[in-house]
Amino acid sequence: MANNYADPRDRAFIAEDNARLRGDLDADYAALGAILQRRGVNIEAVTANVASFGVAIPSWGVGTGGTRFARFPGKGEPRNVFDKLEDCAVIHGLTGATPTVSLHLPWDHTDDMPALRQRATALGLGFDAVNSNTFQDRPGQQLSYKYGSLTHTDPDVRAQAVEHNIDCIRIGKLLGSKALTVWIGDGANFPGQQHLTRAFERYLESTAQIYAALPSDWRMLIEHKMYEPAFYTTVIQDWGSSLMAAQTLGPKAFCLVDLGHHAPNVNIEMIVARLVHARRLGGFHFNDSKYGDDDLDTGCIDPYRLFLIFNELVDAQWRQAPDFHPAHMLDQSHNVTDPIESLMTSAIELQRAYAQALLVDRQALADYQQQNDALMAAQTLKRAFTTDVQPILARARLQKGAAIDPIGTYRRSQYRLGCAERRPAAQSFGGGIV
Ligand code: LRH
Ligand code: MN
Repeated sequence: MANNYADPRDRAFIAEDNARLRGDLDADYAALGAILQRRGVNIEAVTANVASFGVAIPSWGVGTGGTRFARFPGKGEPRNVFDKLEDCAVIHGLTGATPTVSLHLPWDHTDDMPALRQRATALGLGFDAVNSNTFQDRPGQQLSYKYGSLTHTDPDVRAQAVEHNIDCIRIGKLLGSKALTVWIGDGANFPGQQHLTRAFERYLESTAQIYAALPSDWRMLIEHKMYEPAFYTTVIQDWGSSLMAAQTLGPKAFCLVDLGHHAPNVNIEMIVARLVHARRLGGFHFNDSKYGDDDLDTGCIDPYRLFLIFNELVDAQWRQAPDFHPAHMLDQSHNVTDPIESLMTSAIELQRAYAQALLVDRQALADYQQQNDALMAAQTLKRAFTTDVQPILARARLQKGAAIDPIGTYRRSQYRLGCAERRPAAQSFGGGIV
């Protein structure tokens, strides 16, 4: 590293900061341990669970995001998928919570995928689901997706979109990925523009061809979304359409819940409970939102909603719900923060919600529910949510050789300034999420 920049992944560099912070952490951890012991909770068991929690980083999230109005690139933007992996390794090195990366194709296309896998392995990273993209036309593309892709009325356009998804599976296999996420923007802007049933039937016909190309140990993750880019109907608009499709396609098809893809007051934890019951909860795209698909940092607007989702996940784990293996991924757009800092804090917010959900006294809750003691049932959740689990989160990181204070250590490394020197800024004008 040129000048006096440090490598934030360097264990010795991290240990310097941890040594300074260790004393206070030990005191806070001991105090919390005593509180939890009085509740009959073993703090070490919670910390071990938190330490085993991992979430995938969206490759498209490490660059500065934007909106349709504008994108204001930051310093040292990643120029290609190899730079993105470097940044993902920094996030994992400092949090210990993000061991995998979810790629988006063709945004992350490179001619040498085996080299990319080697680089990831060298950085201590693996690959989670690959995401296909039939919501944009790329240069040289034969047929346009303007009026849809997998549900387009033209069978040649559908075939082109199916081919792309099968190609994503081929690339994913080279990377060691085990899932394909299919989100399509197909829909209509006007009543009457699209036949609602035939469009869904075309979706099932196209995805059946993609499904047939899935290796035996792969999953297809179907991502529903209420609206955007279509503003009247979206073919896979809600969890019901997604579940119907998954159940029609077969046992390797699951439903992916992107938190931002619902109307503001929709009860997402209820949807999660239903998908767990149906044995089709494939995973999440975590983020937060206040109005639309705002793709804000996880837990920054409504941390209680995030807690209630994890309460359903821990409850499913506790009662050993069958076929329960949700994949956790972030899907955010960082328009005004350093993406690395936002992704680190977002991964930690997930660990916080998970730790708090592990503190729920499930037997007491079940008893209050049985007795219809609404107040005490609600209080049982609130007590867990209002427990400051910060010492557990920091201890879990410390146990993994990560940073007690990831943001502090990251900023002290001046990694971003180093990137600004090593990565000459590409001039870009205009909007768009990436
Ligand atoms: C659609 C979505 C989908 C990705 C895209 C980047 O809104 O959530 O998961 O393909 O964002
Ligand atoms: Mn998403």
